[in-house]
Amino acid sequence: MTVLFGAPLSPFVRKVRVALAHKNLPYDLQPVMPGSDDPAFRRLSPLGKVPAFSDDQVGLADSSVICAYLEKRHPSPALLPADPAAYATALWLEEYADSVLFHICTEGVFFERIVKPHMRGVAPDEAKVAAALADLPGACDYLEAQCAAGHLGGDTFTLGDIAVATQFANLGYGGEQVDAARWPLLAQFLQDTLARPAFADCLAEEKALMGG
Ligand SMILES: N[C@@H](CCC(=O)N[C@@H](CS)C(=O)NCC(=O)O)C(=O)O
Repeated sequence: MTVLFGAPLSPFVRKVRVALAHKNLPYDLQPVMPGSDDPAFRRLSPLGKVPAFSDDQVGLADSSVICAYLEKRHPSPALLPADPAAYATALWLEEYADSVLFHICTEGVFFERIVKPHMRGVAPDEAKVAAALADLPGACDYLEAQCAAGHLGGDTFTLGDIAVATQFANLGYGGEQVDAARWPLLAQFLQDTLARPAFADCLAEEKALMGG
């Protein structure tokens, strides 16, 4: 049985869920909060980070590693292009999203405005939010230039698209949106990508968790 451990609101857990759905792979979502000391989870994720994953062959942590494994074991439908340049571009966009966009959208905005007040009973630090948001226009300029034929960095849906869109979903939970007048291609990309069934199903579930 395939099991994914993690909290649905984590952008990294969502990234793997969307990859699994895109590949039509069934799985059980085992709800686990980041840092949980659940022994089955910690055996897979020694750092306590979500997501973690196991199937009949392997136990893994880290969304990028899990997605790389899924792509190798279940190559079709593909999430990484065969062409070497397009393949590397998709991996670069994934890395950019997991580092730069995570820092802005999730650590800087979602964590301060949602996790701290609603899950930890702590006031948000709006100075940290403002510092993160100061980096958002540069990131949007960069991503606007990567938009091509409805996708990022190329003309097919890739893991790079998933990794970028999942971070912007958390930015939205934190009450911030991409300005469609200034970054029209990026705004359209996000609207279309987050409306894909693989994303929309996750987001509908998350909305229910957040009280509608
Ligand atoms: N590189 C990891 C990052 C995972 C990550 O940072 N997850 C966060 C939740 S969004 C977490 O578990 N944080 C807990 C911690 O850092 O202790 C991945 O891609 O899975």
